[in-house]
Amino acid sequence: MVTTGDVRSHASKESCWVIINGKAYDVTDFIDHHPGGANTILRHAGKDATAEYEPVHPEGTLDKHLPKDKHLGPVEPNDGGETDQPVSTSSNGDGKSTASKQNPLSVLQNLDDFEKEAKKVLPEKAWIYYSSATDTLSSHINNRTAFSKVSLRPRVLRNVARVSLQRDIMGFRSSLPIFIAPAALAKLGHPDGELCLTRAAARYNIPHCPSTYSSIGHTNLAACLQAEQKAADNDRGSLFFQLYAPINKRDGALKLIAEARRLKFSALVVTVDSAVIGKREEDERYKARLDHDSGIVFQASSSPDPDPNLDRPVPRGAHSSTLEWDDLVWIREAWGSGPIVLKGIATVEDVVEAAKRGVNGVYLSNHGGRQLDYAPSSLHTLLEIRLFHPELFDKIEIYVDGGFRRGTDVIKALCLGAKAVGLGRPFMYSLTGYGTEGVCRAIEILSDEIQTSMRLMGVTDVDQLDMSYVNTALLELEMPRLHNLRLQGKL
Ligand code: PPY
Repeated sequence: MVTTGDVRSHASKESCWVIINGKAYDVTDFIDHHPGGANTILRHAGKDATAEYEPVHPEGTLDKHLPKDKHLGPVEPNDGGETDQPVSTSSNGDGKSTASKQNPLSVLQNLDDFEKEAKKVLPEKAWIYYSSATDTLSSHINNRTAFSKVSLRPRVLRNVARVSLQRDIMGFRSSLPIFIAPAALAKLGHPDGELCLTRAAARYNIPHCPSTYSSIGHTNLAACLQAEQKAADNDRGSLFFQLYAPINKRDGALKLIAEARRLKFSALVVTVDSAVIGKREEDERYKARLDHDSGIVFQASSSPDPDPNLDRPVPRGAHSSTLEWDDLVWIREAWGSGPIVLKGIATVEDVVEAAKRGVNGVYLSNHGGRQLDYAPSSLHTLLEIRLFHPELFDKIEIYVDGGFRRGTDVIKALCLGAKAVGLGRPFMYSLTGYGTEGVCRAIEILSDEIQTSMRLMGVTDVDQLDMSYVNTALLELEMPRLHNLRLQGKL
């Protein structure tokens, strides 16, 4: 039996033990491979890390990633020394302790309201992780301002009593032209985490694409979808698999793809904009403050020693930085014939390339403004395609995300040629405190806004939405350099 005193005496980078849920673990060899960064572990060296660990890791993570001989067994609590009591992780999310601070769901009128409610109750770390964006926030802000540069051109005197919002999304017949976009660590907002998203997706018959970093394991999400379908005696809802190529690119990705196939996820969404993690300064400032407070000495660049079996580590290198177009060959082979969509495309040139490479779709995104600063909004990229290679809309499916909050935002993207729209943050905010019911209410609000605006535009089916319903003149003012590229034969 290990004692808390034993654990406390292993509190350095050279020998680092932690306690999680009453058991001790030797994580020394794992420190430099932790996707969340070495210091996140070092802050808890020799201590109880349960409160930090629980909301961000799926069940079974330690069994999966830490060799058995590093599992040191149960910890004897009372060796006379001081113990670090795990803090309850549910105080922010069980809907009870926070209910008094949050407005009832019926009062909420739009998706921005969910953000305000979430901010009231999320722990600081969680709020910063959900809301942060890269560098100057230009990409993040750009996502929202792009919508104000497109106005609508409604038609009148048409019978709009019945409207259809159905769309095929990556091979799935969805009831709405929207899907739940990848966003990690939902347990920071509610103890049921991503389960809330999968349940709501099933109830409203839309797809849910959990992150590689889902805080609920993919196995449990697949089981949750099955259970929802069984209980309702239908086959509503669908799960897509978002894939990050990990730092040991091929081996790691193949394992994840095999898991996605085993669990019968219906589409593979390969994220291609994250060779390194963006410089999210609010996150980094917060972590640096914690490091400082726990006495961790600041190091400007903390690249681990190169391991010849891994991609050469680069700063902010949680993922493979060697992923390239040719890798799509073995990714396709491993995945089989199901849909593959590349997430994080930002230019018309890369859509042209993707169309040549045999993927089914591209997913225009600047990662919620969290990766490259000064990246285009997906509306900008849609317009690029529309202006310079409109034939691509018939060759490859085009999905988008980034800053969508209103039914009219969704309609604008559909008019420009998007097949469907993903939303990430709004659903994380809607599950915060409210759980599954919050996500359901958010979907209902968005669905109502889309239907209402369609009726006011004289449109009865999302398939009727086209360029004749939008005025993009203001957005087009931001495209002139591309004309030069075209004149030079580069486009
Ligand atoms: C994001 O936060 O934007 C992600 O895509 C997930 C993530 C989580 C932790 C490290 C890197 C990326």
